[in-house]
Amino acid sequence: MGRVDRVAESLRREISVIIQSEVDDPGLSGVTVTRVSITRDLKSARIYCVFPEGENTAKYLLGRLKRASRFIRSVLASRIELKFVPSLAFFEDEEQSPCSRIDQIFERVEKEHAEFQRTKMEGKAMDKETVRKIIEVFQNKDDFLITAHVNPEGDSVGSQIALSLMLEKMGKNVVVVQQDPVPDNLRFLRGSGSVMREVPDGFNASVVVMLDCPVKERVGKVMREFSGEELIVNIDHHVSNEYFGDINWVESGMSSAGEMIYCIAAEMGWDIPEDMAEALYTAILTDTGMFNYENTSKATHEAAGDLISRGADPVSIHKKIYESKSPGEVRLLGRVLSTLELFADGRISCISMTRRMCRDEEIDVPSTDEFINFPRSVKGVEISVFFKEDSSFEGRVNVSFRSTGGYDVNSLAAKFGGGGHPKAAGCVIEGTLEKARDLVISAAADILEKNGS
Ligand SMILES: [Mn+2]
Repeated sequence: MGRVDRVAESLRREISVIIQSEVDDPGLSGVTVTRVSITRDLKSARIYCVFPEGENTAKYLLGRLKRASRFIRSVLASRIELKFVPSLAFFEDEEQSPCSRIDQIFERVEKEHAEFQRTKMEGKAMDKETVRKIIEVFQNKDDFLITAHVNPEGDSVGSQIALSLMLEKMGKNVVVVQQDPVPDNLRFLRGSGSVMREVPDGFNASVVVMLDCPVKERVGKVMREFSGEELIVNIDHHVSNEYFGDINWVESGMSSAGEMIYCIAAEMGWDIPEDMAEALYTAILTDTGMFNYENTSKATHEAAGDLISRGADPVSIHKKIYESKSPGEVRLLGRVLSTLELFADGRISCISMTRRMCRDEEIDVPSTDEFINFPRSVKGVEISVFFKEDSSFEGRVNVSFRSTGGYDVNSLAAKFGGGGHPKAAGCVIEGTLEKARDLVISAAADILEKNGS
């Protein structure tokens, strides 16, 4: 594709999204932009559209588009990388007879709808400019250190592996390093064997890619391995992200870091192989609580569907992650669930796990992602909390929060130096489990009280 064609295609995409979701004119929402032709000097563009059948005639809708064109240009100015936004003239696409190329139109409408969904969730379209910058870094640099947050789970492990598989195929030198080991139930992922605990001697990264980390410190000890000279690429979906990188791509409308890596691959037109599809599907599956949490969008399902068509097997992945427990792990779940307590007239629930319980069941690194779903599922509960004595550091308690009502647990976690998402967040508290529980439960009760009942 030449430059003129590329500009035309990106104009077509952006204008579609603007017409469907941003112009304040519901009559225009069924309009599809089929093609754009632009003069060589990029000064003026002809926008061809097809119109929905209905009471409004094409002529009438062309008039509405003309009226909206000033607004559309003003939005384009911030979205496209051109010195001048071309003038826009709208036409009915008469080459598109209703039956010809209909599949193509449907496909586009579908894609644009996915984009629109995301726009709705996030309040803006995906930040494509930053994605393109990241792709340039991937193409132009050679030595990559990929890392993610401590206490790894499906999203951090899956997104790290997927990105490393892609960069390796591009011929890059890649190491994946995280502070803690890969949990047992994720070791089936091809590529998990190459996840390291420290950077190998002699490896000098020119780029550090940090995945799924709202703050830089979330990578833990891996921080010590940075020389300070690297370009830091921050890819994350936590609303609490602190934009600590040299390049920051933060999309709180995305379900997972895995979905973001999927979007990068899609933007590159990368032919996702089976092992990468498996890792990305795992990331999305686990971070959406099996497509149950509110971060699940139509686009999330579409990404998952595409990954299945590329070889990710949903049944076997589910079985490996969620149905490969040892008897000790099931007993551990039982012990933890028996600690269930309710506060604030049943609106707050909590469970607790001690190091002792893990030791008794002979489990070194417990996989506890699902545990919080049980206190969360109690009728009438609006905030649920899971207290875990850290398995590697004595005197440290990991706390997870879930909100099923209208309360923002991201700000609750932030009171204790943590963060996350409005509906799912976490923090770390130094001290005993009892102390952590007292502090957190009274802060949670305060929030319920302040916001009325
Ligand atoms: Mn995540």
